[in-house]
Amino acid sequence: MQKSEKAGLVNGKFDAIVIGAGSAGLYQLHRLKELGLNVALFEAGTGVGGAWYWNRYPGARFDSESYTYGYFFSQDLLREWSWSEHFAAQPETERYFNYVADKFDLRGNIQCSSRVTEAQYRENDNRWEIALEDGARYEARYLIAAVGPLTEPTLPAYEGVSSFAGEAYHTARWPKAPISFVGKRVAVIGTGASGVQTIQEVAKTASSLTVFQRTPNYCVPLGNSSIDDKTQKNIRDNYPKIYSRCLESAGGFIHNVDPRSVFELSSEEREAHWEKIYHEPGMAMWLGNFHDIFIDEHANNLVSEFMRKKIRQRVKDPKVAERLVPKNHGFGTRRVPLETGYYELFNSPNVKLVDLQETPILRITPVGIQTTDANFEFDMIIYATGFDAITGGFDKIDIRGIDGTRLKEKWSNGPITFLGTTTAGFPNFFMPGGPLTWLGNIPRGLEYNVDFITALIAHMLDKKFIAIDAKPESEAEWTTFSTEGAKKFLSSKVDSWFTGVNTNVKGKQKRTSPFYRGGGPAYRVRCEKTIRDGYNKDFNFYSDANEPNIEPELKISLRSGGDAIGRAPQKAVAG
Ligand code: NA7
Repeated sequence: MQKSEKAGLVNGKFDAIVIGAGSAGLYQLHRLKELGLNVALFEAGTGVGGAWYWNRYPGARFDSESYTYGYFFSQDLLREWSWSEHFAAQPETERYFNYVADKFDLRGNIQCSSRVTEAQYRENDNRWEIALEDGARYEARYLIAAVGPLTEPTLPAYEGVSSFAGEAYHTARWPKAPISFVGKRVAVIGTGASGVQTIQEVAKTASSLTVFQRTPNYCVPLGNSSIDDKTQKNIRDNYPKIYSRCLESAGGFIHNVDPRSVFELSSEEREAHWEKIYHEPGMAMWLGNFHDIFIDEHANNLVSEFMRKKIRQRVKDPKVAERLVPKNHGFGTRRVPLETGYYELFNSPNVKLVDLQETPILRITPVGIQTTDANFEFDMIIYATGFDAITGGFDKIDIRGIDGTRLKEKWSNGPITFLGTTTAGFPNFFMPGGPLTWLGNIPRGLEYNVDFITALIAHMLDKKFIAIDAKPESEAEWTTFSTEGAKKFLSSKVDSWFTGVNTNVKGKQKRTSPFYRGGGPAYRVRCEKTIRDGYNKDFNFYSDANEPNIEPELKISLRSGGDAIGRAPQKAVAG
């Protein structure tokens, strides 16, 4: 049992309740404690880490450079923590979040094994009341749902899923006890980022591995390596620069989109450039590519052909290679999985590929998987079938705002939020990483969201407001702006979690625009405008029940990364 399993939060009344002990939740707890608030954090798992607690499947690791993924808010933390690899594996990341929980003395406010099932806004006293799965109830002025964008795993809706008699696991609910593949006949369903990572590990020891692929993705070499002492020092010395690069890039990574057009280069120059960045570590090939591959079909066709050629070069059997080559979408329009020897695995005799477009799965049987073509027998089935992304973590909780309106109903045709962090009719309810926020290198966005929310709460405290609610016209404007803006990207015409499509979840077959696509810098400009305007253009404030629109006077700034980049940290309190 982790030290934080039961913090004994016996007092049911708090200033703030945070849901989730992942990257956003831990930092939010820290910031609210700094404001002097009495805060409780409820976490469903038995430990901290969020996505990096749950996704402990074999091969789980960062696809972003480790040193761009951690927190930037604390100079001490940057100085003390050393990542061992350029793309760290899950156990190390879980250790990092535990280190953070200890370093900032967060454990006493965290209660693990506590799944929040309901949250109701009480209009009579402007407070939130929540219920846990075990029936315990707690209340607070502010409720922060740091539930994460990739939280709710989904199983395929095949007949017989529960009838399988062997071992069965979802990548995002992987057990803590070691799982052996030695001598086992293993099936993996799903070839997204998680499936590709899992497949590479399982193939090492399983007696046979059968990969069930519905849609092939374009996978790119990760280029991982360990970090030696000299590189470590270099990273530490360069944190201010690394942070600035993440701030400046659209995706929050050290890779930024190449402002040139594909067509500015001759075909030989283009090939040479792509050959070079294909072998660079991380997301260089995807997020460091020419800007027009994301918006222009002709430009995208060229890079997609380059990627298809790469797959064909790496897979010996041309029939298998053709199955692995994506044909219904262009490169970079879905999340690009990163890999180390993934395609070569299909050259080995113990790895078989089943193309579900040719031979769909009919059902899961007690002994394995039945397709239209064959009855397969397995000892283990691994579901790498993804998540009810972005809204799934919210939908799982019965969240009710003013007049008992259910958040899930409000969002039934796609999410509606103001900047992804608030939604009208749900006062004092905040969502770091909520729908329609900017999503890139996820922790970079979350850290900024938490700072924004903290500044808003600090402002309320300073002005003695008891409630705040996003204005419907502001959220309508943001939702339309965000949704319309996404349309220019080719990815908006493709099914994936980027467009809110999940064939396994009822009502999520229609494409939506679940997060802001305009990049981190533009997102922050809009957030900072609302602050500069004194918040009151976009929010209603209440100083007492039913007394709206007290004009705030305000001077607040965000501080994310302030101390990390050598500026004096700015306290997020109203001036
Ligand atoms: P993804 O990227 O959503 O991938 C899920 C995979 O599972 C994908 O290949 C799906 O095929 C496949 N899938 C889902 N449902 C089925 C059914 N019913 N039958 C067969 N195959 C199915 O999830 P990941 O966990 O890999 O990654 C999510 C994010 O987490 C990732 O982008 C990183 O940011 C971290 P499909 O493509 O839908 O045809």
